[in-house]
Amino acid sequence: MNSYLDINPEVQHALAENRPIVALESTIISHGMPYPKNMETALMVSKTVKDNNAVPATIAIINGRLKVGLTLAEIELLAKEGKAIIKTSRRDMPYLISQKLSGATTVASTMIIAQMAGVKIFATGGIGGVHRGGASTFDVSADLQELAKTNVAVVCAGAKAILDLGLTLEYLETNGVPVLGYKTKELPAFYTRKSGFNVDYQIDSPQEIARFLHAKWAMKLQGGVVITNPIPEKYQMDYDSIMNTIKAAVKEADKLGIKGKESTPFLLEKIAALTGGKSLESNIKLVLNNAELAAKIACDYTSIAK
Ligand code: PSU
Ligand code: MN
Repeated sequence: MNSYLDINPEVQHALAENRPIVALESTIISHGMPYPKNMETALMVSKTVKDNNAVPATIAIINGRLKVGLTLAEIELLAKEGKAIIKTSRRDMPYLISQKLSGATTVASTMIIAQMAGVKIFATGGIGGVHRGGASTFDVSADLQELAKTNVAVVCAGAKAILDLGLTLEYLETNGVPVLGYKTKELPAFYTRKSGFNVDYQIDSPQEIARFLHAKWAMKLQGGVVITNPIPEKYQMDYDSIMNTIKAAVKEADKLGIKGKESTPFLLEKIAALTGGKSLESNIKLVLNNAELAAKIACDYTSIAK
């Protein structure tokens, strides 16, 4: 195991006994939501994982150490510092480690660290993807490359329509990354259950999803799996109105010349402001829903892998 890795005792214990673990990312805490909702959400997500018989492992980089399982104080640090914390993807990791800095991990870097620790299932809100206009800006999230090569399954509510969902699916297809729909044929688009695009396969139980993962990795087919879980009906937002909000936010980002790693956090904040915080409430609900499904899949996965 690599010398930069710190796995907390609870996670370590679960690993040793092949008990279910769910990895959680930290950019969603620092850059995805404002304080104190981000802190409250992080704690509720951990609790949901526990209530569903799995061990939560929130991942971040603290003072140059790769942390699998954070303390309350570490979660609070990320939540309070917010955007002052370095948003850390694959390319940033050596800098933080060598400079002994702290950073919040994206889907990509959370997958990398989860794999180092031996954690296979990961829950979040939404993954990064090909941005609108990505064909000319080349703004393609490093999350997609990571899904192509790192063996971790990501449970999410699809991807936000700040992205070009069609191009994102094409990219995943080319890279051999399966996109599953939990009880849905249609790819969910984060705030809404509909998107106008289909997933590759609808699967209706956590156990069948666990078998899918087992089959993929037993065959040594490298890479992750995207498991999309639609936001519960009662929390979803109105499709047309959220689409208009997203369009306005993307236009504003273009006008201000926002690009690179600032793009996603800028758009998330803009959308929350434009919906008067309503999008944030939906966001919290869908993350909890994903944590529950991920824990169930982790339980079934460990019973197969025994
Ligand atoms: N999408 C969301 N909420 C988020 C993110 C994406 O709906 O918080 C975060 C995740 O950490 C994801 C990252 O990995 O943004 C993607 O950033 P980029 O597009 O710069 O790769
Ligand atoms: Mn990007």
